[in-house]
Amino acid sequence: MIKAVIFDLDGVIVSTDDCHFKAWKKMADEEGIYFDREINNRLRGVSRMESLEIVLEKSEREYSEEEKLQLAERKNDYYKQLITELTPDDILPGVKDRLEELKKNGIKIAIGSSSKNTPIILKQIGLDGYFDAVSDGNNITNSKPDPEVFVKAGQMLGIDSENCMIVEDADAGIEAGKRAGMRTLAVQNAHGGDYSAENLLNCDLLKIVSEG
Ligand code: B16
Ligand code: MG
Repeated sequence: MIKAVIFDLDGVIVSTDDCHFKAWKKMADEEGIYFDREINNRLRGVSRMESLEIVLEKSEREYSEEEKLQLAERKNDYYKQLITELTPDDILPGVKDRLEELKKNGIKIAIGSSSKNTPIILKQIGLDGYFDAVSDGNNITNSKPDPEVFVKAGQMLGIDSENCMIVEDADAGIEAGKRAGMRTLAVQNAHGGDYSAENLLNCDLLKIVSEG
């Protein structure tokens, strides 16, 4: 029986893909490193430092650990600048309706995101304080596909993993949900979920939850 749904943030609640792309691209261009949308797709659900390692695969020179931290910080400064432009209109279609339906039916809702910028993003899109629990990049040591972020969300809610379902747009997130022992719903580009839907607009989430 599903008693809680834990949502990934980037790509499920709001599309910050383009902001990540622009920020990585600016940093990569400044460093003379090739970067394109295909590489950006590989960064979905992956932590900031692991994303940097993927970006640096195209670099012609080695960077010290100190330099890597500076590059990640520079990218994050550009990213933070871009997400100040997010508004509630950037919440993806269908999301608000699905969340309201779950709330009305007594299902707990939580965030399970790798992003350390989760609090800023939730505030920008007007969902600050809206979820029953928020587990994000600030309270974990291992990022997806490690299950930690979802396990912690379940603990915050006080609900056993077997009674939770996660919603993800990244394969690494689906793997994390499975390793957490939770049910999984794959949306957008994610594969391998127990359930799948193109997006939350065309998904009978309440039906999945009540049957699951
Ligand atoms: P930050 P999610 C992930 O969020 C993004 O998909 C991924 O592209 C990003 O690198 C990661 O957060 C870390 O983000 O640099 O803001 O800490 O999909 O798990 O909500
Ligand atoms: Mg995501």
